[in-house]
Amino acid sequence: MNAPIRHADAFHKLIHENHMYGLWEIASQMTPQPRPEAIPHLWKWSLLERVVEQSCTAVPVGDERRAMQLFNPGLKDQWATTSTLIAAVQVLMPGEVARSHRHSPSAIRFIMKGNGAYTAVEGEKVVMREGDLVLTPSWQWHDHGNETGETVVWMDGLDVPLAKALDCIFFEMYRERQVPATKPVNGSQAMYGHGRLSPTWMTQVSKISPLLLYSWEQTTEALRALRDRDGSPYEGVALEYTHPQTGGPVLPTLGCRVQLIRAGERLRARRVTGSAVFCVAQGKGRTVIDGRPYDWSKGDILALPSWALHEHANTGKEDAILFSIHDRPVIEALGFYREEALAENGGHQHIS
Ligand code: GTQ
Ligand code: FE2
Repeated sequence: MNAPIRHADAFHKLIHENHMYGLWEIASQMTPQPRPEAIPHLWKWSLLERVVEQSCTAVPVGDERRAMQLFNPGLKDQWATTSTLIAAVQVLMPGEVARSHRHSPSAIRFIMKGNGAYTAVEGEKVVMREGDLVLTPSWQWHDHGNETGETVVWMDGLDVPLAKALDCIFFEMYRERQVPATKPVNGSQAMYGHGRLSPTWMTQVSKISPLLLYSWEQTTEALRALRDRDGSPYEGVALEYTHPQTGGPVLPTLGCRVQLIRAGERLRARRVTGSAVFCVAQGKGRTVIDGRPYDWSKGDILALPSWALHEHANTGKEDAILFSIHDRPVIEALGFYREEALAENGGHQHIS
């Protein structure tokens, strides 16, 4: 009678000791739907502002940048804001230079405060103004400098956790502080910043956008032009920043979006595969995620894990604008994209 059970125990001992598990032991990990360890989290600007201010006197810009990395509370001690993305708040004071380096993770900057500092990418100064999006693609040398009289603050977005999961992280410091400036200032914008008009003699096309600067001026102009369209019932007037030659995402692993949620607008709830990090560029609103409200205003940063049910609403008097980074380019390339709208209750969640 006992023999088969004893036999089974001995069998499990044998496989566990030798780094094996039966599928019947771990089948619960094949979940009916995603169960991210990352949780939704909101970093308020009131907090970030204090952190930014104290960082100026507490830490210098040494070899590393003065960039406070936003760690997801659900991903204990991991360098990750969501499972694939890291966001950070970086501060550069007048006269400072952050040493040139390059890494395989791709990065973007969304300028939160201050004008006139620059990121130099492969010897091209890209001048930053509030609301601009600046790219520093994979393995391109970059340093940051601030020759203005005001402190600048921006949100960094990188695909570090994804690169780490794939064991593809490489990093290198440049031998000097800065790569010599060999190219015209904002040269990529001069060449590629003309919307659907692409120079025909620039025949090399890469998965990385050759346009390194997406100006706030052009972004708000586009949003203004589309303000009276229906937009998406889930995202409002949402625009993807695109590669000027292919129309694809700005980077192979990381996409950027901006969305206008009009005064009085209440969007519907939906879940999508893939994660995102939002940065509030303008206005006030509330995002309900899995039944919990997150009230945001300018400068707040919000992490949205994969498959979390979420809906945005404008709760202020002016139009609200959200900037976001997302991993949809990866999700789509791998055939993992899914979305599901909330059907009940007019597409709105009950707040728990
Ligand atoms: O400014 O190049 O937040 O390399 C993390 C890694 C910023 C940067 C971060 C980086 C940078
Ligand atoms: Fe970097």
